[in-house]
Amino acid sequence: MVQLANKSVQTWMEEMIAMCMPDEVVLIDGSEAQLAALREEAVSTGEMIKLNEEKLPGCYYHRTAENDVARVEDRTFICTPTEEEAGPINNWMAPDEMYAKLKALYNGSMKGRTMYVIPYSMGPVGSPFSKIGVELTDSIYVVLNMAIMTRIGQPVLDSLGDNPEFVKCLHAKKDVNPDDRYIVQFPQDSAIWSINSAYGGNVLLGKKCFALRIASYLGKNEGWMAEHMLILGLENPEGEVKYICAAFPSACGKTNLAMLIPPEHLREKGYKVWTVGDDISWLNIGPDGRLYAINPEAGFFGVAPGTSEKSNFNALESTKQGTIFTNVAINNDDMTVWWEGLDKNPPVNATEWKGAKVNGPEYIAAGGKLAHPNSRFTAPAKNCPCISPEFENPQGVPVDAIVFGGRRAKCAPLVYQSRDWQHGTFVGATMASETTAAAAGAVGVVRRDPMAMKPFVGYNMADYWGHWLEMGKKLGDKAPKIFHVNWFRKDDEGNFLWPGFGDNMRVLLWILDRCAGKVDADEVAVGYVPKPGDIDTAGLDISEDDLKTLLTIDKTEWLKDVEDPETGIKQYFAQFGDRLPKEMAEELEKLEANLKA
Ligand code: OXD
Ligand code: MN
Repeated sequence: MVQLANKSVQTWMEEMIAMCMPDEVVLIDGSEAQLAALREEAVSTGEMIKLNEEKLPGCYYHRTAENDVARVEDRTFICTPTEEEAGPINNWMAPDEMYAKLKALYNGSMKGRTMYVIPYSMGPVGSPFSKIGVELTDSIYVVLNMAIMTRIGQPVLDSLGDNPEFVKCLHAKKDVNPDDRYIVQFPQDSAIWSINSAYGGNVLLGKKCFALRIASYLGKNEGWMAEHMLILGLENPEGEVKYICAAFPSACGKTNLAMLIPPEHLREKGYKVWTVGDDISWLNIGPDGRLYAINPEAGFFGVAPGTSEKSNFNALESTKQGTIFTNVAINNDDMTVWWEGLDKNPPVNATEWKGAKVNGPEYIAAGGKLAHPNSRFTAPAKNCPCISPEFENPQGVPVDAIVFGGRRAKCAPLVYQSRDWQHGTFVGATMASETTAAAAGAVGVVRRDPMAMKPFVGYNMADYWGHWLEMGKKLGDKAPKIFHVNWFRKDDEGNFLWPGFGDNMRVLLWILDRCAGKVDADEVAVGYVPKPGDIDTAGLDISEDDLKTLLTIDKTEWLKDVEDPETGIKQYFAQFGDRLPKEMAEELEKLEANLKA
């Protein structure tokens, strides 16, 4: 039996052991020797496949069950004591009822298996903003992914000491039965129970379940924020670095923006981008009254398809060692990996993501996909060539701008600035985006995704907006400025109007110039847009007309976005009833009046 100095962890662990009945219990101490032995064991059982040691040192391959390839939002629950606390857009069940249901499923679920006990820290060990969790799991794949995505092992237990406050995370792979799959958060208990899945977002419990759902709840009670935001530092030729946090829904380019390489003429002038995080920000008010961001994670769980030397050189470099690939394709000639969008040479001797040996080019020509659209790499952040020198800074980095964005073919302009924090909160609250493969369900459907937190908020979304407004009051004139971007605007023929990727830097520079009061803007119905000529287009092949379209507000489209009886903002807000902060209703009225003026 594992004996831990922390009595609270020990008591809880023993309770979970009695329920799951594993044959063996192993404490993960974080040592390289222990992780190496687990890798070897996973290879021997076929749970992982070793990749080419010369070309991809320390890299492994894993394939999930075909029915288990994405987050399952319809199986994800927020079990607060009352339904109102979870709010209308979360699935809810009374905690007692859910515990009873789940206990029956977990009962004896680890018989014949080993339970691994993973102490982990979200955030640098010992940072005043970090939080500790312990995940119990019967999956070596989970242990090895957690070892990349978080800080694990003995130093974490030492840092916890005898503190009873930790997040209790239980994962059992069971038989991956989708009908009995549950991803459940109990915010009041700081507990997460996940069963019948082995897909990252459902089982690496430090990520979405803790660092967003539980943490957003903790943040509300403790006066900080947990957000679905990347963090990047933009260095100017004078060597000054300003930090931006940006919230985009899953698979909308956070990893690409966080690691972007500036266009050549800006690089030559000395501009650089530093990555602090690509998915999650924890935001606290620092001693100087400004907002500071830490990245609670230690790795990147990135979407592989579309990642190439051209689209995201730094992400690709990050995957060259110590990385776990999930559901991509294998090139059997040299045991390397491939996915759609990596290059134009799909392997002839390929194994597609479901495990069939195929001729890659022929398979693709027949309409097949070699990699699953939500296939992933789990890569250590320290591999990233542009990882920020501040990555481990326990105090975090000061944030100048917050950027919201989504995938919108119409409506949202390339960039606009909100009038103030309250209006910025409204801009975030009314975000919408076309759905992607990161979650199970239809792809390409417009849905409201406030602050990109729809699947991740651990309590009533209306109260979460209230918390944003409270934070704004505390920050006062030190609050970051809030913007909205849309890289995905299309013309009437369906072509993207903006080149995106590294050229998004041009928009970031306008954003930082606005923060520094260095550039004017045009006030329009939805906020401030750049004046023609203020977005640097040097070397870009973009017509004046297209740029104009990118920056104009189509009032008819916007009014539709407000009033549409199914997807409109009014309809969306109505479901929150009296809990909707009055400030949000005020902003909606203002927007409508501006659009009708
Ligand atoms: C992710 C997601 O994996 O948002 O980051 O789905
Ligand atoms: Mn994400």
